Amino acid sequence: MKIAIVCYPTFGGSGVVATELGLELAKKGHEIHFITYSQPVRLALLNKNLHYHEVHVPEYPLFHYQPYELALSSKLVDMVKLYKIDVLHVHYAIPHAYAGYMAKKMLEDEGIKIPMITTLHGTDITLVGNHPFYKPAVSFSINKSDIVTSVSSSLRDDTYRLFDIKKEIIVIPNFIEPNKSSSEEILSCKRSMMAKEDEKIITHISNFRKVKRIDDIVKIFYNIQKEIPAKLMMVGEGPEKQMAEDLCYSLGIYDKVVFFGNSSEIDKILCYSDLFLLPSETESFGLAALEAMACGVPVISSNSGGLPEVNIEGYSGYLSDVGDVNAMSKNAISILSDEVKLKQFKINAKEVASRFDILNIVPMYEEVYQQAIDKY
Ligand code: GMT
Repeated sequence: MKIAIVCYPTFGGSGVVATELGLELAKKGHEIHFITYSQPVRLALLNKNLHYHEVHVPEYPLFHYQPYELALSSKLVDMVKLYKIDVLHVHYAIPHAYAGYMAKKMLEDEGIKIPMITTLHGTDITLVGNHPFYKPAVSFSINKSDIVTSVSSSLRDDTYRLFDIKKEIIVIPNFIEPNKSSSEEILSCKRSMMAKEDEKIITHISNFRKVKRIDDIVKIFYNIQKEIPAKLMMVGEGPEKQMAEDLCYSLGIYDKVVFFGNSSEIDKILCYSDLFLLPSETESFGLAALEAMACGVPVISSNSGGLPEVNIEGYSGYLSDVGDVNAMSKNAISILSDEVKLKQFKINAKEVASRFDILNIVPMYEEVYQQAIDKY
């Protein structure tokens, strides 16, 4: 199949999922065309099955806001015609489903029919999309998609609860490549560079937005390091990063925390981590937690959104109510202070992650593409 994938090209989960999906589909022989405003961060090499088409938005002083949706839908029309694309797959409803639908309509005008799949990722529904300023356009473009998928059952239920959706929403969970880390990477795991032999390593990876409750992470770590020698690895960039640095400083733990910024090598950080923290306000899935588990890192998370579908209570980690820093600290200490338990949780985390093997999930998308194409 010839598939156009529209996504955000950044470090955010939806862009990562879209890119990894495209890479795997290309490996399986499909022709993949990424259409976005810059080359997706996880898309390294292009080849005959992997194409990237940049959406240019020329700056024009008349516009206070440059019209990205218009440029994207025009690019989609051109690329569908040029490469004879069979199906459009847009990740994140805003504004991709809206732009995709416009492209569909423009193509229809020229006698070309193309189906559109929309994958909902989370904040496009729960935080941003639900805002009254966007809601009518988001409802409309979801209802006009040929097939709608969501990354968790929780997100599907939230979508039905928050929007007037008349379509079936198919749940296709996010995925990982279980044995992605090469033996070379495992051998070069730099634990000794980051911490002393007796120190436990705790990691958080995100875009440091309010929804991630970054201050809870610092507070949980503060409680842990009072009981157990430990270091905290903070990976990512975002609006809450400065606040986190300031809080570490005022709590007197700045020397125990490493702020990495964005990283394309999270496997190298996860390979020496003992515990992953994700106390988010809401999380449709929690791809970062799954990536940690795939590297054998147990997870202390909140129990909101789709997290209980990924992190299994008392097995791959523990889940607590949002904001319950004490319970999260207690659970973290209970795993980290018991070597036998820690070892077992690491094994369990890997086992749970293997249930989300890319090889089982990608065929679900292929089936959906075929269904959509057959409809036309
Ligand atoms: O919040 C983020 O981390 C970014 C956001 C995105 O849209 O890229 O992530 C959402 O999609 C991910 C991939 O499906 C999910 O794993 C995240 O849970 C989801 N974020 C939220 O729901 C807050």
